[in-house]
Formats: sequence, C-alpha cells, structure tokens
Amino acid sequence: MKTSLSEFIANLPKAELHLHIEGSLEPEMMFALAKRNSVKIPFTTIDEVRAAYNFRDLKSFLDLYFAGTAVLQTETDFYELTKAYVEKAITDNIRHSELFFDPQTHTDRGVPISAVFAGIARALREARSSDGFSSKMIMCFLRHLSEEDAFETLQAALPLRADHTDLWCGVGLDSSEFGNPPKKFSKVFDMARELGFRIVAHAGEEGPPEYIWEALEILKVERVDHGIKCETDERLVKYLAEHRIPLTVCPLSNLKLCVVKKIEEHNLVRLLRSGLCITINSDDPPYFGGYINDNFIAVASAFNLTGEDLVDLARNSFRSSFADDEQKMKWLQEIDEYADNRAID
Ligand code: ES4
Ligand code: ZN
Repeated sequence: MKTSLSEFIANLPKAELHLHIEGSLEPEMMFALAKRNSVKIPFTTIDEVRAAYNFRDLKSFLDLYFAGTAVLQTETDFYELTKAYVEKAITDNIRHSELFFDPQTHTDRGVPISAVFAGIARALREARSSDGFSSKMIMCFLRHLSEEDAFETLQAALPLRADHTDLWCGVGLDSSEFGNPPKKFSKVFDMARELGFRIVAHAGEEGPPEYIWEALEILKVERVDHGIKCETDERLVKYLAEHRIPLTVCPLSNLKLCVVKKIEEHNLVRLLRSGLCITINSDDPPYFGGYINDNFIAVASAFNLTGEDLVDLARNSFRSSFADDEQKMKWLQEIDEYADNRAID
C-alpha cells in the first residue's frame, strides 16, 4: 500500500518518552480551569495566550509554563488534563507514553501531592482498560530548587508508591538547566536508585556536554532527555553510541526555545547516522506548536527521511521505553507488519 508521508507517520505505531503532562495544557483548558477554580491568569483571550508562545530560551518558556500550571488545583483537574492528552495520543497512534510530572510545581501552591498522583493515574488506568493504551509516570524534580526540596518531594511521594506500582516507575530532573548541574542532585538520585526507580534527567538541552556526563556518571541515567548538546564532545558522542543510551529529542521544542535556528540545522539526523539511539517526542506540545506526529513530519520533511528511517525512530522509542520485554516485542512486531505493508508515495 502506498501512503503519503503524513499518513505514514500518523499511522506508525510509536511510543512517547518525553512529555510533560503539565505542558500539555491547551489554552482552552487553561481558561476553563481558571474559571472553574477562580484563578486569575494574565490573559483575556485564547489568541492572547497563543501570541505569548514566543520564547527566547528555556527560561522565558518556563516562566509562562509555571504561570499556566496555576489553574491546576484538584484531582479532577489533573484527571481531565491527562485524559485530554491521552485521547490525542491515541489518535496519533501512540501505543505507550511515559509522562513526566512535577509535583513541586503544585505542592508549592498548596495542592496535595496525592491529588496530582491520583488524577493522572485515574486517566491513565481508564485509557489502559478502554483502549489498551500503555503508560508510565516519571516524577521529576525541579532543578532550580534545592536538593533538600527534592528529598522532601521524594519523601512525600513514597507513601503513594504502593498504590501506583502499575504506573510510577521512574524519577527525572527538569526545569532550568544553566547553573543547576545534575551533580547538585547526586544524593537524592542515589536514594531513588536504591529504591528501585528508573532514572532519567534532562541534560544538554541548553547546557554543556559536562552536564550530560554528570547525568550519566553521577545520576546514572538510563536515558538522556534532549542531550543534543553532546556533539561538541567527540568522546561523549562515541560513548552514547557505543552504549546505545537513548536520547529523547524534541525537535519543535528545540526550535521554539531557540536552541536551533531552523529545523534544517537540527543535529538529530546526524546523531542518528552516527549510531545514537534517537527518539522523537513532543515535550510541551501546545507551547511548542505540535504533538508527536507534527515533530516527526517537521524532521522527515526537512531531512527527506525514508520510511526506513521513520520506522527506525519508532523502533527506538519502544526499545528505549520502560515497558517490559514481552510488551516491547509485541510492539516491535506490530511495527514490522506495518513496515512490510506500506511504502511512502
Ligand atoms: C521543560 Cl522544555 C523543558 N525543559 C526543561 N524542563 C521542562 N519542564 C517542562 N518543559
Ligand atoms: Zn522536557
């Protein structure tokens, strides 16, 4: 069967490994929740919100992102937010998604951490039973806060672990990178590892290759979120390739945050060709102008990617996931069948 590039991408089974659930808040929902919860937001129209999605760098985005999250107050809000993302993910043919969430963004405003966990988990479990949609939750520490704060968050979350063993599998690190190196969190990540959590961290999004080394050697991450600043360190690129450490790359995010000037200048295809395990993800889709398929299309068009390249990227997403091996084999088989039956026109 011959299909167009966009159809090939849309129907390709895939996993999403880098998505901040709070960053999936669409402006329409921001307004609806602001009204329901009587929270003031610094916008009067949806167009005004979209017009504000104009960023210079990571910091300028985070300021708006944190302001937007203020409308999230109750378990129901987190449930509706997650449900909306999952519905979109299912139509995009995402089979499995690993969601980042930042409890500190909410507990600092007085929202109970249990409401955050419960709302997200309820939507994910419903999607699992109604649509077979698979997912995991990865709790991230905000790196602009202290390691002590991160410890407090982990302590507060641990009593919730028993009720979320089906979903909560890992711990990550996000927020503003410069001046907040991974080594700042060495002890709390030691503890998370000892507790059996899978470990990831944002590193080399804007920051230097040294931060990626620290994420690997000190935090002992299994995947690097972004990681695209690795390229100036030849030894690091070789290490990432040899050990097949996955990078969860978010092309439209990098474009919107001015990490790259044009999508044609993105290095992910070069890194893929150098043997790195690259995956494509959406990060904070409404803020960056696209969900996962939009990210695939932008890259595929700019670099004339073949069907094989796209299949390769989708395979990487399943292989790099924290799902169990049996489940991964099923998805990889599904991809094989897909690839055997379709060609891009
Ligand atoms: C984020 Cl794009 C990005 N980078 C770092 N931390 C984040 N949290 C939400 N989006
Ligand atoms: Zn991110």
